[in-house]
Amino acid sequence: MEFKFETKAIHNGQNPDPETGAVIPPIHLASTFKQVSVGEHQGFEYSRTGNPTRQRLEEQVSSLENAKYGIAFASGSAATATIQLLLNKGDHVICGDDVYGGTYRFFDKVMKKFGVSYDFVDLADPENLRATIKENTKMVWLETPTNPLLKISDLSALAEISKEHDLISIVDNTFASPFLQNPIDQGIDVVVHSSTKYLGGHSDLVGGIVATNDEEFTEKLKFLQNSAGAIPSPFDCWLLMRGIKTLALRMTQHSKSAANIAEYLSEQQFIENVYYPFIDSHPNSDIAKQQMRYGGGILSFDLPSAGSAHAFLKKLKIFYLAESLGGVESLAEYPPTMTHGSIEKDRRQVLGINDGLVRLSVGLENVDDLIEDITQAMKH
Ligand code: P1T
Repeated sequence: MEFKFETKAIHNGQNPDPETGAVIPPIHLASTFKQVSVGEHQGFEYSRTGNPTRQRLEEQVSSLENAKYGIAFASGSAATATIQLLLNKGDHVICGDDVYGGTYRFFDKVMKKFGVSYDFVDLADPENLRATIKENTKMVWLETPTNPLLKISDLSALAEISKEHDLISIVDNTFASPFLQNPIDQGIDVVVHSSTKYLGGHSDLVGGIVATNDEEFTEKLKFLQNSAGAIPSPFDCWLLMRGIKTLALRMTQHSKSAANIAEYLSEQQFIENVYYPFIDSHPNSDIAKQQMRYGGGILSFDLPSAGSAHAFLKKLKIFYLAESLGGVESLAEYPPTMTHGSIEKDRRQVLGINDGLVRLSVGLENVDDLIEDITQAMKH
């Protein structure tokens, strides 16, 4: 029987404990596993290499991304970094120009010194991918929606160009979550998540997940993970499984409330730009509506200056001024010096990360309360 999303989230990888029938399987904290004889074991040897709780999580998430394989990491950044270790000196990567600041930092400040080169281009137009491909290009990496400007790329078009040129295509699906969008169904090779965000959903863990149908990629990545060691703790895996069970409900409400707030902000005269995938003013809203179930819970907007953005953020009462996103509580942040502070100022300005930019992660509080909070924080 092929389950639908909500059923998979609750049941895949979540069978009751075979020993006791416990509906919620126990957390396997063991760091090591007794072996039957030399060369013979019951599936697990050492918890860096594999752990039963982690395996359950990997089954649950990979099924939600319609992928055969899942690999859980200690953080989204650990997943990103370990994937980059698949590259060799001399390889070239094309990366979307608007990505999480930490991803840009790792590519630009860390990987470059190992002889891997990166071009950061606007992949909202798929032709920019084609135009940037070189003989040594091996990988394309992007977010859609992007962090923090909510740009949208056409996944099918990018997957097709990647296939034509034998590039491995990787989508960071953190902002959408698997409930809103499944890039693998559109032909993308690999999906990455910061599971710290919507998958966990409660701002109480840090994690990362990779999902793919590519067996060779999975084997290579598991080898690298086992070698470099960026694994999540069993307790974090367990918390994540618990959070994921309500993902569909949460994403539906996050999206409804964020769409309401985006509409409200669009009506305010002193707000110059509102960035949200499903509002009509978004240049790729038609593509967003084709490939996403709803618009998601994140939006950004431009206040006239850094000063007005700082004043607004200070006055908010329900929205906490904090990095991260995707939790039940609403958060607000200032990308220029917080999540995207590692991007040079002139580059930020070219990208459109303006001095007055504010990003909201719309939580699950009552949306009228959230709008009232925004309204009072905008008053001088
Ligand atoms: O924080 P970590 O779990 O390591 O994930 C990194 C990461 C990867 N990809 C995307 C799209 C992300 O947004 C993040 C982390 N982002 C934030 C902390 C933030 O506030 O944007």
